[in-house]
Amino acid sequence: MKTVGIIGANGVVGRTLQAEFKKIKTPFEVKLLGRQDEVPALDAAVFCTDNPDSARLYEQLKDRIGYMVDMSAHFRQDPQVPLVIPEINPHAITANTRLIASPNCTTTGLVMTMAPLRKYYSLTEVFFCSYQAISGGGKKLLEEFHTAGSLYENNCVPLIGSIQENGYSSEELKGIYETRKILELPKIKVYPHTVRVAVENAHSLGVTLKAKEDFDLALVKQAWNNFDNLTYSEDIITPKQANGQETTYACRLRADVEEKNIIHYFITFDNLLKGAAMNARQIIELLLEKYL
Ligand code: 2RA
Repeated sequence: MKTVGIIGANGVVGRTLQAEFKKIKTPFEVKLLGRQDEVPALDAAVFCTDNPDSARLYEQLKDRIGYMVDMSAHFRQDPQVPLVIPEINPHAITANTRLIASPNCTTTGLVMTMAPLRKYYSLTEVFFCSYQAISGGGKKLLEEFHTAGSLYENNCVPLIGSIQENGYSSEELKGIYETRKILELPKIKVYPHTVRVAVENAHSLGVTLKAKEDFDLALVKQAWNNFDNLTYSEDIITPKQANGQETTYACRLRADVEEKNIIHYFITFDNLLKGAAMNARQIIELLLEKYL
């Protein structure tokens, strides 16, 4: 039987992944490991770790682990490393792949709604403003949120990650470069703005999307509803409803008041599920079915 490890099994994503692994039908053995533990030889492993730990673990373990799935941002822009959302680009994994990066949670929700439209439209520009849940910041941020006087209490904070030299936050830059890589649209213009809000779990985004062609709203809704793990709702959907759900919800689709080649909509999705652990579970399922 194949053995798959979760390294960083006790973090917020690691714990969610333990529950996700129970949904996998192919039998396999799970090894739960801390980031400092001695790691045995494994057929595959998911690194639920941050950038420095992921870089270190890869160097230490690359000869002992068959396939590695990394949840951090460290390898996402490496041209040799596929950045994979199984509904969108499973083809990026080949027989020679050893290391697979799982994307940023906010980018994941965004591209889940853009990917089904590529078949019908040449997408040229996307603007988004995120409303990101506290759980995206991990255990520490959740603890801080529940401490009296927290900056995040009853508030929204327009900074996620760290401010870079060009004034963007690291989270915003992920939104630009990961969108381009996953969708294989290297020239698409992405205008990101990321904000942390006082919501415990489930990220949301307000999105404006532009194409070369005029949009047909009925076709957009149909394309979304035909895509795996994506649901368009005529009702208002909020993070409270997305919390604990596997599907990414889109709602409030409308045409721009002046330009027919621009649409506006709202997305909400569970950042710990599709934005992290569910995506990792789907990658492991794909590896178990095709490569392991
Ligand atoms: C956040 N996107 O929400 C990040 C999680 N990696 O902070």
